[in-house]
Amino acid sequence: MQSQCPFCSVQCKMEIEQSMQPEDPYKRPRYTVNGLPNAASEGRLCVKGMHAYQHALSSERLAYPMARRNGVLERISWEEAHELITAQIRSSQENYGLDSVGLYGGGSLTNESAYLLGKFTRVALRSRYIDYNGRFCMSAAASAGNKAFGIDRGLTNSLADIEAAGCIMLAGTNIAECQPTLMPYFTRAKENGAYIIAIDPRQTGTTEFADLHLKVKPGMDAALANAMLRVIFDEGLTDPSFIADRTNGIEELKAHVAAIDLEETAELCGVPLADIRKAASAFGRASAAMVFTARGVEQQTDGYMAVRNFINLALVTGNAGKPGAGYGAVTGQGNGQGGREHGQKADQLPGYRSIEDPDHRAYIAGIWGVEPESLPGKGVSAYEMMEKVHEGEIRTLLVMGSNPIVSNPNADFVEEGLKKLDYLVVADMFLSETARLADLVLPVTSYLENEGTLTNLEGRVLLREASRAPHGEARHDWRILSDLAEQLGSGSKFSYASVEDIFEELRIASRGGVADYYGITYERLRREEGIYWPCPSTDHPGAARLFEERFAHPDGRAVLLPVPNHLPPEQTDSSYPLYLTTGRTMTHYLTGVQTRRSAGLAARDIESYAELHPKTARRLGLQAGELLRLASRRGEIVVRCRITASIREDTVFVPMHWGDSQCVNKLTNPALDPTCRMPGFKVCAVHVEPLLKVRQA
Ligand SMILES: Nc1nc2c(c(=O)[nH]1)N[C@H]1C(S)=C(S)[C@@H](COP(=O)(O)OP(=O)(O)OC[C@H]3O[C@@H](n4cnc5c(=O)[nH]c(N)nc54)[C@H](O)[C@@H]3O)O[C@H]1N2
Ligand SMILES: Nc1nc2c(c(=O)[nH]1)N[C@H]1C(S)=C(S)[C@@H](COP(=O)(O)OP(=O)(O)OC[C@H]3O[C@@H](n4cnc5c(=O)[nH]c(N)nc54)[C@H](O)[C@@H]3O)O[C@H]1N2
Ligand code: SF4
Ligand SMILES: [Mo]
Repeated sequence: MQSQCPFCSVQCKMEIEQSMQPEDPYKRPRYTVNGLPNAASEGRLCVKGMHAYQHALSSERLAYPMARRNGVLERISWEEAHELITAQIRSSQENYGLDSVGLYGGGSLTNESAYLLGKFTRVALRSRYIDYNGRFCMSAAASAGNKAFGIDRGLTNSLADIEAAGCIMLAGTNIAECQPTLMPYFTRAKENGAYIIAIDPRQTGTTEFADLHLKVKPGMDAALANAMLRVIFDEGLTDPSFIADRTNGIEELKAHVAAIDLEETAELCGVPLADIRKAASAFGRASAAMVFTARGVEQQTDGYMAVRNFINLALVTGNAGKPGAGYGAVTGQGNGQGGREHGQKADQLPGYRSIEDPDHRAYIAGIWGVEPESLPGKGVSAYEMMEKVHEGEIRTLLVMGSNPIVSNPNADFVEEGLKKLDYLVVADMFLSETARLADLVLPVTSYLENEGTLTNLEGRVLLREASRAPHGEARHDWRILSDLAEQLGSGSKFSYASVEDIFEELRIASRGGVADYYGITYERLRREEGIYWPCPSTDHPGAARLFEERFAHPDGRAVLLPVPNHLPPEQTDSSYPLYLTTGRTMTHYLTGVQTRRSAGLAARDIESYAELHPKTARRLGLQAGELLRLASRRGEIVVRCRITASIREDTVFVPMHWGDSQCVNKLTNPALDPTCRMPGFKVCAVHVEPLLKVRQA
């Protein structure tokens, strides 16, 4: 069977072959997985993609709906599930108002399901409260792209452009472990002579590949970019005609950069000034250069501003709209791009329209067949929804495609809130940590079973066909939403015979919007493999490289913005003397619900760990392999100690893929970026000690 990987934003295509082994006494089928030719992955697969079938075929898959009775989840029928959910929604809304019911979505959902989630909340529930896990993923880069360029498409160039770059800056992105099948694009660039700069507090597969590694102090990227801007201006490496013709705001930026003290800033970000000069000079002198940011820069309380400063670097050097020149936010989830375009976000309507714009509301209301006034206003961001849950303002919550008690910052608080809900419904493939708390659990189909479109990190829309019948009684997310809408009395607005019907409506709803999918059809996707948005008509080829002539703001210009140096809100002190940063390992995906159920992946990394510098470990009396206790002002966890000179002495790293007592988000700080509401997942202050303080001699 042919499919497309359910994990990251590259969306590699694959062929899964099943064979029976006659000599096998248990007659268990064997599977072979091979990459299929595809424009982004070029036929490659990483270790996660190769093992993904294991979770999809796992015996732990949820096979039927379950409701909690006397404290235990018991099997029920779909009819009973519908009745229970509908009765609960009705009573909640009658007693506490329309907004007492909330929806929490995810970036793994197909475009069709994400679109329907937004429509369901606004039309069937008429609640303002919807947001999704992409808030924790793409929100800083998305707001920065929108404000700087007038459009948020992760990569503003196609992947094929990378090999033409003379210099590439990889800021807070670990492509070697997080999008491994993209590495050959960077290898080819390097073979063509590109100079590669990586910015990360740790040594990773990506920094090892780079020519220069700036081992920045967590949270200090905006300051680092300020220092690089200062060097670029001082050395006359800007592109004055590009700045004059294509940008606004240079005078303010120039004045701001002139006031940057290089020594002081280098000290602040913990990077030698000579290395900053080297990086800025290589970037400024390259005939074409690219900057990529990912969560290292973005998951900060100044994530939006930090990204703006990296965009400033690209713009003042004239690097946009050309082969090998541009900016890219490396999108995370499989449909991290499409999932943020069609209405799962608190303030958004399909096609990247705004729920606050009267014209946008009128257009979408027309397509949905409702009055514009009936559409609710904007809600709040993902973590703020959890605060509303705590406060009792949201009393019934439906979670579809996320595991919030593991992925939200300040996880203990979030778990406490979810336990207070009148009713929690979770639609998942597995009994995730969050599903374990639910009053009602709905089984959903996996990537092998569910058809739909997903938009990869380049903004290329791809069709993933279904290749297997649903597991047990599992249903597609879009069907669950349409059925519930019918039960709630909005059936006529959700009567889709197929997932393609939903896409047909999405095309029209997105028409004329920033993320315009109108020209894309299933028939074209089957024929052409993948199509970039914006694609305004069926004869439009799709836009691979953006900004060749103009940016997407009405005057066609990009916006430069002075970015102040910013210190993370939580600093180290004598009680919490180390910085904690968090992220990923190659073998696991997000909260690990899927990859921990894949034997081939679980065996590679069976438990969580903390990376510490040898000097730090020695000071704390810690040995490699022993259990340690990590505590922050919010909670504590126990993980195993890994000692490596590849990390800064003042920093500890813990991956995010485990829950319960290993859930790193019990420690993280819920302080949010004021613009995009992204939490500062990448820095907080912690205390580390051996779990067993008294050792046997
Ligand atoms: N194997 C694997 N691949 C994945 C995923 C996964 O869970 N596992 N998830 C997918 C998703 S949803 C996403 S969002 C992407 C994430 O992709 P990335 O953003 O590349 O992954 P992270 O490991 O979160 O962070 C990247 C790097 O930032 C560094 N970092 C930490 N703090 C800072 C800082 O203050 N400044 C800088 N400059 N760097 C810092 C970390 O050490 C880490 O190496 O990956 C996608 N691909
Ligand atoms: N400390 C720290 N925390 C982080 C991050 C970090 O770097 N550090 N990164 C953040 C980022 S970038 C992200 S993207 C979030 C991710 O956070 P989550 O959304 O919580 O992560 P997932 O593990 O992908 O959870 C998805 C759940 O949905 C289920 N699922 C998968 N596919 C489908 C589907 O098609 N339909 C339905 N209904 N369910 C499905 C899975 O089984 C799983 O239980 O975590 C964020 N949290
Ligand atoms: S995890 Fe990403 S890189 Fe790996 S196979 Fe899946 S889509 Fe490709
Ligand atoms: Mo993400």
